[in-house]
Amino acid sequence: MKHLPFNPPITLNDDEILKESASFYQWMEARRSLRFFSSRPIERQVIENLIMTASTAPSGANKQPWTFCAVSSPIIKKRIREAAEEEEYRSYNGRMSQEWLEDLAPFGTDWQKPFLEIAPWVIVIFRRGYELEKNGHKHPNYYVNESVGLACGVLLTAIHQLGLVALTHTPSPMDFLTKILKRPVNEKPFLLIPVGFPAEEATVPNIIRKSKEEVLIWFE
Ligand code: IYR
Repeated sequence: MKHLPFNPPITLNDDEILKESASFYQWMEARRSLRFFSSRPIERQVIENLIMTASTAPSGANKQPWTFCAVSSPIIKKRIREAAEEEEYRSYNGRMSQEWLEDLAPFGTDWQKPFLEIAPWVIVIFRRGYELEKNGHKHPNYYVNESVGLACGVLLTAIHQLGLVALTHTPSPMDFLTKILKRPVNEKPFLLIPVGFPAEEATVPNIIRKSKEEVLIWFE
C-alpha cells in the first residue's frame, strides 16, 4: 500500500496541550449513561455524522468490521423493545445469578425498557466476524471485539460532545436483532445504543469513578 505524508490536523504548544487535556477530561467526566430520554427528534443528518465519526475508529488490518443500523421507525423500535423485554424478563427472573442481580440493584434497572421506544434513535451495532466472498470463502476479520468496542467508544464520545445522551444496552441474548434488522449471517449484534436528549426529569445513579491511584500505574 502506498504511504502518504501525514499532515497533523492540529498543532498545539505544550501549554495548550496541558490545558486542553485537562478541559477535555473534565468534559468527559460529565458523561453519563442515561435511561431516561426525551422523545424530542434528532435530525437524520446528525445521526449520520455521529455514525461516520464512529466509523473513523482504528480496526484490525483496517477491516472496519462493523455495521451500524440507525432506527427511528416507531414500528421497528416497538418490535425491538418487545423482543428485548421478553429476553430481559427471563434474565431478571432466573437467568441472571443472585450475585449479578445484587450488583445491579443500586442502578434500579429491571426488565422494562421503555427508552427503546421513547428515544428518537436506536443505533444497533453489529460485529462482522468475517467477510463472505462471492465464492463462499469466509475471509476473516481481526480483533473484531476490540475494533467494534473502539468504534462504540468514539460514538459515545461524539454523542456526548453534542450534549446528547446514550445508553450502552445489552439485552441478552441479542439474536432477535439479527432477525428484526435482517442482517446477514456474518454479522452478530454487539451493542444497542439509544440516543437522544435527556428527559427533563432524568436521574442518574450516584456512581463513583475509580481514582487515579486505582486505575493508573506509572513506570517512568
Ligand atoms: N442487560 C440487562 C442487565 C444489565 C447488566 C449490566 I452488567 C448492566 O450494567 C446493566 C444492566 C439490562 O440492560 O437491564
